[in-house]
Amino acid sequence: MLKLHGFAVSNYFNMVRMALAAKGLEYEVVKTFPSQEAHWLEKSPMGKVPCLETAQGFIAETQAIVQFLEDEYPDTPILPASSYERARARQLMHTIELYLELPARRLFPGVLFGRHNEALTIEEVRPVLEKGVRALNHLSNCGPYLMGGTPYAPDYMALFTLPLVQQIARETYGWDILAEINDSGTLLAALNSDEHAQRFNAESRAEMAEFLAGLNAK
Ligand SMILES: N[C@@H](CCC(=O)N[C@@H](CS)C(=O)NCC(=O)O)C(=O)O
Repeated sequence: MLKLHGFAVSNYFNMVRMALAAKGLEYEVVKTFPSQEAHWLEKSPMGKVPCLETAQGFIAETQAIVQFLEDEYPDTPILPASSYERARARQLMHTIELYLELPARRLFPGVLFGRHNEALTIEEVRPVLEKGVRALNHLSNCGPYLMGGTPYAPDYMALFTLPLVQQIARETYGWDILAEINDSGTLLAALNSDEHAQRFNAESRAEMAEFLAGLNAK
């Protein structure tokens, strides 16, 4: 059986769980925190989670995992059918990860972990987020999902990333970034109506205190 290593607070872990749920796949969760210890780097060479354990070996990086699931279990697709639309789906995922999630992540320490964000970091991140919003608006077609009437993998990324980016932008800049993302309310409402999304969000909230306590203990 597939095993998914990660923890419930991780937005990337939850994206993969949505993909597994959409495909109706059974899997076991192995609760794992990121680590630079040798035994974990053997499995996930950057030390990150999620990491999928398959019969053939381990796969890290969410987008690689999504592609593996799509190739290996093509029934109930999580990417669109045509090559062009599949490429657009990947473009959407890269846009959300590289130009919204990762810049926002630079501000996690000050906003989420009770530490301090440097003024230069705060100054550098905003223009990247602004370009990310512009790119996402260019690519998306919320009807109600990013690519129309069917949810695909980029939606799972948006589901767990946009609220996080919203919190970072609001607390750092007093900026309601979701107000500038076309139809984001419709998109998130449609995605959150899914029972799996509700469960994974509830589990994330329930484990947040334990996660933060672990961080502060370091
Ligand atoms: N690009 C990676 C990002 C995954 C990621 O950043 N995971 C976080 C947890 S949400 C992590 O492992 N952080 C630890 C680290 O960055 O060393 C992916 O797509 O899976």
